[in-house]
Amino acid sequence: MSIVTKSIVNADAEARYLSPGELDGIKGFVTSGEKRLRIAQVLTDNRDRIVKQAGDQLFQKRPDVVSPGGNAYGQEMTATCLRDLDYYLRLVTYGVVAGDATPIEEIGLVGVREMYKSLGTPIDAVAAGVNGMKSVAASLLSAEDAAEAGSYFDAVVGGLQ
Ligand SMILES: CCC1=C(C)/C(=C/C2=NC(=C\c3[nH]c(/C=C4\NC(=O)[C@H](C)[C@H]4CC)c(C)c3CCC(=O)O)/C(CCC(=O)O)=C2C)NC1=O
Repeated sequence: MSIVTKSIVNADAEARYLSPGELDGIKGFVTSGEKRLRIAQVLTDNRDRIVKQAGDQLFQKRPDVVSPGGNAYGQEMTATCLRDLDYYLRLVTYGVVAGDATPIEEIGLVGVREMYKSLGTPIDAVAAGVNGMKSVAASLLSAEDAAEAGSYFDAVVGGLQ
């Protein structure tokens, strides 16, 4: 939920006008809007490259996951692994646009540890892959934009730990 929706829901629950603090928060959200949309655009335009480079780096660092017996071994499983990275990149763009990590948590992090455990997927390697996407994304963004985007990648990594 964006801060706009959240503030309105909270204010209306008490049948009151938006407080100065809430209006200030919304102002920050609106002021940063252009920047957040610019970041989301870069991540969206470069999604294939970000996922592929981060995947290549991950498989170099963790050859075990793509070796026989590894969770992402074989063309189909490797593709599923890259698909998961793409899922998380997509969720990061939602967070960036909303200015809020809640969508990432609700769509992609609730119950995820148990899920990967039951699949036998090494969750630390998933986190390493997401961190890799953070680095590739940072190389495509200004330092300021990279810092903003980075907080949403961090939210994913935090939820995977
Ligand atoms: C948008 C929210 C969302 C997420 C996050 C999601 C993840 C997700 N990843 C899955 C599987 C998987 N995920 C991986 C991923 C990996 N294996 C590794 O060793 C690597 C470390 C890693 C890639 C970085 C693999 C290989 C599978 C298939 C495992 C199997 O079928 O045995 C599955 C099981 C069902 C399926 O195969 O599609 C789900 C639900 N699905 C969703 O809807």
